[in-house]
Amino acid sequence: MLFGRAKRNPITIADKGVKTWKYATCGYCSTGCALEIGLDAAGRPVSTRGVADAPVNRGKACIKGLFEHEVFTSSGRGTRPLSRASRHAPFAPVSWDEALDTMAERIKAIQAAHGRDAFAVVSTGQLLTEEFYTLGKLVRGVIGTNAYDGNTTLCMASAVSGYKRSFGSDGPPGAYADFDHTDCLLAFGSNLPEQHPIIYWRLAEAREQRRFPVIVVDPRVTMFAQMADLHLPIRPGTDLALLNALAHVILDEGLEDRDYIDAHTRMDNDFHKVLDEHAPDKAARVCGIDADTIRHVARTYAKAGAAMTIWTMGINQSTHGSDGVAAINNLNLLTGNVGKPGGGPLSITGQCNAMGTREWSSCSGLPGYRQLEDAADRTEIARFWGVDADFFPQSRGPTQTDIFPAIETGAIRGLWLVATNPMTSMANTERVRRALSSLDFLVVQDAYADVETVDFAHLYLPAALWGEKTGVFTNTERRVNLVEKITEPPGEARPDHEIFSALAQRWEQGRKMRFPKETAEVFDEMRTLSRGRLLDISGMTHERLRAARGLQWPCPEGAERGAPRLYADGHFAHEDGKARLLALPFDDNNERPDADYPFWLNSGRLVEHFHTRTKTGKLGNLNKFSPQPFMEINPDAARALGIGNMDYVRLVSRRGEAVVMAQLTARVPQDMVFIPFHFHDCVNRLTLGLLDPHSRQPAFKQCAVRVERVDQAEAARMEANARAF
Ligand SMILES: Nc1nc2c(c(=O)[nH]1)N[C@H]1C(S)=C(S)[C@@H](COP(=O)(O)OP(=O)(O)OC[C@H]3O[C@@H](n4cnc5c(=O)[nH]c(N)nc54)[C@H](O)[C@@H]3O)O[C@H]1N2
Ligand SMILES: Nc1nc2c(c(=O)[nH]1)N[C@H]1C(S)=C(S)[C@@H](COP(=O)(O)OP(=O)(O)OC[C@H]3O[C@@H](n4cnc5c(=O)[nH]c(N)nc54)[C@H](O)[C@@H]3O)O[C@H]1N2
Ligand code: SF4
Ligand SMILES: [Mo]
Repeated sequence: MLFGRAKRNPITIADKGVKTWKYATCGYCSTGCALEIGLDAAGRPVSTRGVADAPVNRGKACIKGLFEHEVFTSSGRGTRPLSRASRHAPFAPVSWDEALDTMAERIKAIQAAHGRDAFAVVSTGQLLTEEFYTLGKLVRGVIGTNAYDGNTTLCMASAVSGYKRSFGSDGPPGAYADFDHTDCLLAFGSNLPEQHPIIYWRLAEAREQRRFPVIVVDPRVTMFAQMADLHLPIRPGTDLALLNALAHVILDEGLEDRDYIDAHTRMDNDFHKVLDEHAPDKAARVCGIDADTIRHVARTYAKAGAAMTIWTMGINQSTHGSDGVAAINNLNLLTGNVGKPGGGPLSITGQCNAMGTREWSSCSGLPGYRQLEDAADRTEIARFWGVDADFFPQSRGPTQTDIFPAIETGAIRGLWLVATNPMTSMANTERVRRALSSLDFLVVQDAYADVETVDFAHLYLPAALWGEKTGVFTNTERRVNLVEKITEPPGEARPDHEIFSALAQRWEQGRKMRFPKETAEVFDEMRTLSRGRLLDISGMTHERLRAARGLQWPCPEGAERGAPRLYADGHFAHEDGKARLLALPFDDNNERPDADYPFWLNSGRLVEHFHTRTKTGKLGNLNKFSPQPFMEINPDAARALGIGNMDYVRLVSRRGEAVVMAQLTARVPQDMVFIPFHFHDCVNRLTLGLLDPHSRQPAFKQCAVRVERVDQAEAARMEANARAF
């Protein structure tokens, strides 16, 4: 029997006239898909495809990856350096030499008048690793400011901090291949099918081969929750209470792996005492998951042959993000699920090269997971770079979330933003606006000239984008992979590493040091510095990476391939080789809904957009799916307020207001609204962003708002003006 049309038209794929294919790891999320960009006879990028024999994606790509070739012709790119004396004057184009001379002069003047740390640098997770390393060399070795951080503080800081506290070092221990071996997967605050579609596809493939339970913990009924065997709609910000309760059940019922615990861990003295406060009945009242379900999940997890946990921003972006990560690690340690096939705590990272910045940017220390606090590390890097070791600070400086308040107090007078857009991505936009407006000198180095932050800049430096330069990224599973130059940058835009090297020449110290021209030479320096360390990449070269379609670290010289997992021998990076079972008391300290602000405000992402839309907002094939801001609101809650589907509404928090369109959906509970954070002047006007005490990461996902009705015609007019892109 024929279903549908009697005569089917054959599917035809348009001939794009591709003459050559170039290799590049995708520039959006941290999955690390290997892509090929097709160039036509005139050398124009016209098509993208997944690389069939790539270990990560096996020929697949998601919607963002599939349109990577369109990014090269997107509007708004910067083509010339722009300068102005005050942020109210019009910009004038200047030469690169003028721009960099001005920049060096202004930095030196600020440092001379107010101290070295009065000039701050905030970078990103989206440069090539070689560029991160070069920026670190410039900032730590030449400019010498300790006010240096990356936007990874908004993203990965809690994972880094949790790994360091539990295991003694950063570094996600697992691999995607673990899906093929696991008997239970527990996911916290991650919407994998939308945010890491190809990691999700790997998971789905594994489940087709072998059934194993997938349990998703998320206050929303996300796409991932809809695909799960069990969904736990947790009360926002209370994962730590749930995690402690799971550990409580495991120990209470004797489900732990005693041999593993004895051999490989050291337990905090009050570990049991804290867990005693989290018996399932008590924890249920905090986290909103009933005691029987908690017991069921703990048993399922602990009795599985191999069990793994993954998590993303639902854990990291929380006032107890670092503790949440450590509690996830506790669960894995108690059950002996670290470094074994199918078992391990795998933090799903965010930006394409969030890992590269963690490893090599020197933001939180020195390159290759070295620490400023360690005299031997300081001496080693000082010798290698040709710097006086005393030039380095002896401890890490302020994070991004502490740099901005320091601008408000006047302690920091100048700022250099590299590939990050805090006017849209930081909490409490009004505060960010005030801080940026008060700077004596702001440099924005971005691929696009039309990002919101440029409005506040004195100097704009046009940078080459992904695919306009060659170097490496590291993905979620520690796989280093190559991005090749596909096309020339527009106009006078230059690769970030060239900008860093050229700026370094403006200091006597910089002229004495080595700033290689080619990123392959920079990669060689990193290889040398990695030898014998946890993140050993000495066995990698750009050529080997291309041939293997990416290699995981550690990959020492002579190794056939990289190691799929860390800590397989149960030896951890703490000095005594043991992992820590940490006592983690739960303190419910969020701004919570009340009579005036009765809704939780949750925020996150959509599959078709990336971050502040500087790229995806310009690409019709992506932007058309979500061209304007909206919020998810439960139909019952909307009815009670007299709000219809697609009505404009005003959201009000203690920080500010935003007008968005309402989408009525049971995806969110009655006391919550959810807004994708991609849109400018939207959710972050409302957010509070309380900080995690260990990682300084903001709790983007928890604060309180009220919803008000607005005049529909007026709101539609405002919306049309705001989005006239
Ligand atoms: N399409 C797309 N993909 C991306 C990105 C993008 O912008 N667009 N960005 C990349 C980056 S940088 C990152 S960091 C990742 C982020 O990837 P994810 O973290 O998966 O994405 P989010 O939507 O920010 O948040 C995930 C979920 O956390 C839930 N959540 C909120 N509060 C809580 C809580 O208290 N507990 C729990 N358990 N869950 C909670 C939210 O409801 C949401 O569904 O995505 C990466 N991939
Ligand atoms: N409310 C709320 N806020 C959030 C989040 C949330 O879930 N909710 N998530 C947070 C997270 S996890 C993250 S990672 C941040 C992301 O926040 P941002 O980093 O501020 O967001 P992006 O839009 O990715 O900004 C990157 C900028 O770099 C530019 N760029 C891209 N490639 C290059 C390059 O090669 N060189 C240069 N020089 N520029 C380049 C882009 O044009 C863009 O302007 O947002 C955070 N903010
Ligand atoms: S899953 Fe991530 S890395 Fe893969 S194609 Fe999509 S955006 Fe790119
Ligand atoms: Mo992120």
